[in-house]
Amino acid sequence: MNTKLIAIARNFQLEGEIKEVTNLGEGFINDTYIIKTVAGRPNYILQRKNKRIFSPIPAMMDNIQKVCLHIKKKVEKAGGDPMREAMTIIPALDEKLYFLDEEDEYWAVCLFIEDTIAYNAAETPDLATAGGKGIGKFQSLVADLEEPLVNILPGFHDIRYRFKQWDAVLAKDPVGRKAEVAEEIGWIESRRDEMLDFYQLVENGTIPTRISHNDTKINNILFDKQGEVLCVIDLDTVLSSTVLNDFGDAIRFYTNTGLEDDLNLDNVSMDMKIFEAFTQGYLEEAKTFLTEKELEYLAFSAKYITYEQVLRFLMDYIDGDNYYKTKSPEHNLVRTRAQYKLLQSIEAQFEEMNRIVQNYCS
Ligand code: GN1
Ligand code: MG
Repeated sequence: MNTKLIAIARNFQLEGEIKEVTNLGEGFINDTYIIKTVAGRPNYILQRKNKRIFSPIPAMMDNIQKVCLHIKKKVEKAGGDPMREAMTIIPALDEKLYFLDEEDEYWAVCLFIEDTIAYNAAETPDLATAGGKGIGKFQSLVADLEEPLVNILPGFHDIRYRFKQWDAVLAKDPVGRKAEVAEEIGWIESRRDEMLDFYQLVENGTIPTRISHNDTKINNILFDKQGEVLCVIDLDTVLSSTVLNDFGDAIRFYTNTGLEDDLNLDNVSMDMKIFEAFTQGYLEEAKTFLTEKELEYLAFSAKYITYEQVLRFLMDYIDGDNYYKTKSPEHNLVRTRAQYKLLQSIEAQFEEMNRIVQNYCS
């Protein structure tokens, strides 16, 4: 594999001789590697982009490039370092932003930003506050991006679209798993109306759409050694959506006291201190541009995205595990149950969450 990866890496405009290409991270969708080069030369991130999910990949890479160049311009204006505070896409030898190999797989490369830390969990409230600021700042940096982005993920955080997929998968029950998850299906159905009522506000424009990141896990942020956010990465999902999706997804990930796929449900709950810390950081940056309606539904967005994640994991389980990478046949079901436990914890603390949001709004 390594020789093959090195051969693929050679198709990009890299500085310096390649020493090795090794695995990096555990994304559920793409395959990610680090390209190490000789001393004194930059290292790079190499990714095989998942064309089953992001389509078409060339349009996605154009989106990412637009966002990166826009952020770089602003960072430069503000006297920052555009090579560290924004991602840098490295083109292929033919200047395209991707390389298509002979198996019809798409690859892309970006610069590896040295001396940064990526966390897998919000270990302290301070880290959560920094993460919140980072996401708020990212949203404000891309707020005036004029060029339209191609919607390469139609319906991504659109619950009406998700219900269409859900109904179709349930009707088909392709691998005969539906009967064994009747209870879990009930978790989804009992909240269907609540979620659609909210989504109507997006559809009728009461809640605005803006350019958002749409995948705000903590490991999609690079921190500097002082604990401040340097750069938001993994821009595959940057789309016109609601900023609530970014807040909600971050809360789903940052505040979980357990793992996304924790087998021990006792580990899983929403940590209110982390919620408060993230909200404080986020609103410090975002309260100037959020509308009253967005603020009103900020806490709800954590319910919405966590619910959507329960639905997506369960739907993939019933569908025979076609979307997410899984480590065992039960993996998507384990994820479903762990995310549902988190959803229940969010629901139980919802009033307090709203109070906290109001507190940091004023
Ligand atoms: C996927 O692969 P990763 O970690 O970037 C998914 C997110 C989910 C997440 C679950 C394009 O993200 O939407 O929330 O897994 N990305 C896509 O952890 O579906
Ligand atoms: Mg991602």
